[in-house]
Amino acid sequence: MKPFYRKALMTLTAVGIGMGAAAEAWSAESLDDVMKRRSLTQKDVLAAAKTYVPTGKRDEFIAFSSGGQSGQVIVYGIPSMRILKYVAVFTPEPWQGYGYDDESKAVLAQGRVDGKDILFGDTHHPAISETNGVYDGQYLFINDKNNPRIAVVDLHDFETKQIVVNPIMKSEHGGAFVSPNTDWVIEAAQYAAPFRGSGYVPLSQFNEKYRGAVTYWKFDRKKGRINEAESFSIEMPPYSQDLSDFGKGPSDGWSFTNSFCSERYVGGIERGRPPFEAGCSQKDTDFLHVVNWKKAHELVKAGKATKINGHNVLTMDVSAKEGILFLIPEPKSPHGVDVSPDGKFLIVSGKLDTHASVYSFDKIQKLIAAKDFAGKDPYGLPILDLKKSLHLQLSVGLGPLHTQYDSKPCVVYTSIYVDSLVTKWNYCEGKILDKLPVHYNIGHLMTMEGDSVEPQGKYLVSLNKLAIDRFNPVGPLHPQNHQLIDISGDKMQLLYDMPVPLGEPHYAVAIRADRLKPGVRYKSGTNSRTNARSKYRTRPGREKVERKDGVVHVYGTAIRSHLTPEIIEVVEGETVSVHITNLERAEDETHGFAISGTNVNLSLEPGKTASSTFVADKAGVYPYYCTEFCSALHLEMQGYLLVKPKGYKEVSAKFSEGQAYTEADYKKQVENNVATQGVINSVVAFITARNFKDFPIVVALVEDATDQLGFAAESKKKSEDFAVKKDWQNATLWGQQWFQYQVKTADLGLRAKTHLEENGAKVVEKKK
Ligand code: K7E
Ligand code: CUA
Repeated sequence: MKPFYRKALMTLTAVGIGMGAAAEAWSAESLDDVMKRRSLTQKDVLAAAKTYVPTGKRDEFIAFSSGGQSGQVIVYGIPSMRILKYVAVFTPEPWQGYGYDDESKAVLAQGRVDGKDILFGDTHHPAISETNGVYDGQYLFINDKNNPRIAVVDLHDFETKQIVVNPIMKSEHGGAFVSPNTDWVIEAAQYAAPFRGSGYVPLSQFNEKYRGAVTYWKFDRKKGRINEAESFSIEMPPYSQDLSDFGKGPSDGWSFTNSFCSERYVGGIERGRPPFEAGCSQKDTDFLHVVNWKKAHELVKAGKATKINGHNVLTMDVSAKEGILFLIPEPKSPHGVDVSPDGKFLIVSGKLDTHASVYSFDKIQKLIAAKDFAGKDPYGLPILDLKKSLHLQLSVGLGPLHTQYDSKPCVVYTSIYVDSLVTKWNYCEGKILDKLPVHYNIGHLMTMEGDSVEPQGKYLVSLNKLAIDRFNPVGPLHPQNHQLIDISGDKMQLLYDMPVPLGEPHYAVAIRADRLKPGVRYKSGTNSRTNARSKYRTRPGREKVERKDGVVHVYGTAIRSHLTPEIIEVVEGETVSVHITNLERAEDETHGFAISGTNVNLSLEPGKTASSTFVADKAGVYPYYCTEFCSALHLEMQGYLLVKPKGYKEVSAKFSEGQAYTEADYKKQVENNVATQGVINSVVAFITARNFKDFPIVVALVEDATDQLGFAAESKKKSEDFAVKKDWQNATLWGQQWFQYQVKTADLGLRAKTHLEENGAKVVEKKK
């Protein structure tokens, strides 16, 4: 017996003997001792107690943060601030196989811009799907500012399923935000440009030919995909549209989009002209765009749209004539626009103005109904009077950006960029309630479910632009700093600094963890990117190699602890398509598959089928293996891709082994296996004597153990068949394989037993 197994079995039999002696040792030092030793104040310890999530316990909220220039989404728990996952969205991410397997390459290919692969994204604003304005935890949307795209992530498995490219814009910023039932996802342009496909248009024609736009993507809830054909856009003046939000409650059917640089300045510092930053901030106000999108949708259905690149666009002429688009001045260079949970107000802040402006939706509606307009813009769009639209304005600090809502009525938090503050204030009465310094230069901020109709209060995260001196130095490129703030009391309390070692996270959203219901395995043979059964699904025992239409298809499987096939033979120059199905049903039993000298790299979660297609262009020997330490014999999860030169003649087909087993070896192996079975039986007896069916984790473990035991039986049969033929070599090898499945069974049984012991399982009376 190899020492490892002897040890495993010893552990196995020793389980149940207490760990009492070690258990008390941790408390040798008192809390006071530790505080003294680490120079912690009462306040520090209180903050720690508010964020600490003990081992094995879970967080109350789950945050989804944009990963900025990394093109991903970061998932972390609140209050612990423990990072749980990076979701690959616009950027290849090898450890997830994203951009390496054929299935995810097809998703990235949807994001091609004008036929070009774009393997980078600048993610800004994630949005969680809502039902009646409440987060439902089913989907996540995120935008790419650089190449105007929106991605759909399915929160059933946290994988990116779809990328859509905006058919008319060149960049965007006002996405993604969802309507109260997530039947629409909004995306607003950023830098005005001639619509896609217009080719070269000189900047001298900026006012006439450059345009902004707002796109309303139709989301098909049943399919979980954006329906591009039913989506539409509204042409906008070249005002640099910015953030957007959907109305809700009384304002449902309307949407709001900020803009900056409504001066329509085009730059030209190298020609001696003042720079953008001067030219774009000449006026005291820019324009808030107020859109009746439900009416716009009706107009599209009535055929009032113009087709641009096959996409329905309502031109500004139509919008002006039909009364679906209105402008309201907003203080200089605004950034955020955030609709209140009751849908009655929207709060806008100007970066170059100290005020937050609270607009009243009711007042806006009355002005529109009375056609009480203050004037028209150069494109014939009606302008409403600022003062008449306002509920109130309040000076909240220098450089206010974004606002988030508390669970307490009328209470909001605004990020103050220049002053590096969070200002807590009352927007109904216009009163400052508290100010808290943050480190440093806060951009967005986020309260729990703060942009839904049911904000949860409790915590706020400050997404800071600069970390400067907050962490151990790691060179000139610093991590980002997310700061956790307790907002449950009257005064805000800073709890924790979390470094984010990735791109700049612009916005984040957080959902109550109990609203998320992700799966732990796929139905066997699933293409996770389409959620359908893969046509390459392979069942155990059906592994094969098939040449079809000039491609060598390898239908393989992975399960602890072998890859099948273990030898793949092809001829130099052949195109090879490897399809591996992970046969596991057990939670967290992911296998990987990588071939030396290639970019073949698959991540195979339980039940998944993934493929990789490549050209075997050079004769040689290429080992492949499983890249996840999945089991004791993980290193033995290996194989060889043999690429033979064209016209190669076989020398010998015989394999040579180093060990020759005898009958005595076989008998010893069987004896060992029988003893092991005895141990397994005792564990099984322990489990089945208890109410294990009340523990879903144990039920899953037992299911997996039963599978492994089934494999053990198959190997036992093979071993015995060889023994009958007196082939002691193969009989002993299969005997070892039988033992390996027993070890896996025992390992699972033990985990189940421990879980039952730790969670107070009861002995059940056997029915007689
Ligand atoms: Cu950085 Cu919303 Cu893109 Cu503000 S955004 S800070
Ligand atoms: Cu499978 Cu390592």
